[in-house]
Amino acid sequence: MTKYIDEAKAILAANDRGGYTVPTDRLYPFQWNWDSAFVAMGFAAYDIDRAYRELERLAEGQWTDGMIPHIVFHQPSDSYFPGPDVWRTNHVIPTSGITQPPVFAMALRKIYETAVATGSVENKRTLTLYEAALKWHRWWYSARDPEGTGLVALLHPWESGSDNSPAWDVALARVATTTETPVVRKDIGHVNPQMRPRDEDYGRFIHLLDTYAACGWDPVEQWQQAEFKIADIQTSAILLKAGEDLHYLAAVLGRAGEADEIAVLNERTRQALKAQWRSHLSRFVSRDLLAGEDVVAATQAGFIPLLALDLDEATADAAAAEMRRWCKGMKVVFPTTEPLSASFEAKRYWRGPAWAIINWLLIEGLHRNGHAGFAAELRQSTISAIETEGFAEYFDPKTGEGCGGLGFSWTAAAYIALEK
Ligand code: 2M8
Repeated sequence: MTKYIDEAKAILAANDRGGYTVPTDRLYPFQWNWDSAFVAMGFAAYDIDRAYRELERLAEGQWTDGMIPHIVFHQPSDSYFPGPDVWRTNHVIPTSGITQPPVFAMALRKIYETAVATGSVENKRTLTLYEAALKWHRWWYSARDPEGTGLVALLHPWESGSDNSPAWDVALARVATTTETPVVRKDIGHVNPQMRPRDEDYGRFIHLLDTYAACGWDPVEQWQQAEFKIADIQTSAILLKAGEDLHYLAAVLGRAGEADEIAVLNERTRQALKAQWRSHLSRFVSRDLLAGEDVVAATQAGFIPLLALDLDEATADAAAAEMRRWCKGMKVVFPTTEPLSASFEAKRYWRGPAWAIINWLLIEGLHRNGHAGFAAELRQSTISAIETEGFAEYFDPKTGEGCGGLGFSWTAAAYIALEK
């Protein structure tokens, strides 16, 4: 069924820069956090050693406080903005100063279980990576949920991975577009500017970066100075799913005390996530902590909690029905913005296009919540889109056209993983 597995593996090989995988050549010439976690799950299907290695190289960038940054700049490159000189983080291995969705422990469990099944488990490597993941989860809870609400907050849209999502429009409108650092975009020299965030988005992204650099990247200081603070359901759901996987690993690795600690954190997030369900919208909503308001923009994030929650049947059915409504008339699903909403843009990055890795998370969420048939349709749509258009960064849901960067690592990893 999946005809292009060798091509997918060839893309991961071509994007290898020495034990870590760049998302794609030139456009993204460094190691990105959640990209690498998805890629590691792709590698787990056929090369356990390389899968471990991907996470190990990412963990090289971990800060002493536990944060795993969103970019690790292992080698210099002048084809991306903002580079290490803009981030000014003074980490031994240059890194960015913000983080990204914590898929890491999900990948580690996948690697571990596959390795056990094939007799290739490496206990020391597993344990070291488990400890890195635990440290990172603790960081999320202390740095990004200091009040213990159960939901973790993002201080920068780049931390969401869904950079220019309509979900951030209201909150970002309060952030100035002026910057101390000159904005010298490189992305629009690589791909069509109409597929990318707008200049005013970049102004705000860099304005926030400058603010946090001025805090010396101290999490407490940043929390106080933040002009963007969203308790995000997509990130919190991924943290909970990864937390479940971390709990599993703690148990199999004989870390009973840590397993108890993780279980408590997970339960708090589980309850908090459940409370973000809005029945009149048939989806979950994030919370703008500075405005004290729900984030009501209709984006894919509203359904990501299915990944980590066991919903009652009525709620799961309502969410699935709403998802189906968004899919009507689409050539490729799942659109990352509700297609009838004013903010939907079929080709502009996180404002509408379908992304293989988001589908991957939604497929797991639908399976978990009793909608295996719909999950199979979503899987088929993802595979067909890739087989028709290639391993594009993402897809125009209306036409199916492959957009953004090509030869994209996480699209290749998703293709490999969805074969299973
Ligand atoms: C995109 O984000 C980067 C910033 O992190 C960018 O546009 O420069 C997003 O799609 C993000 O989710 C992804 O991890 C990254 C690399 O693929 O690109």
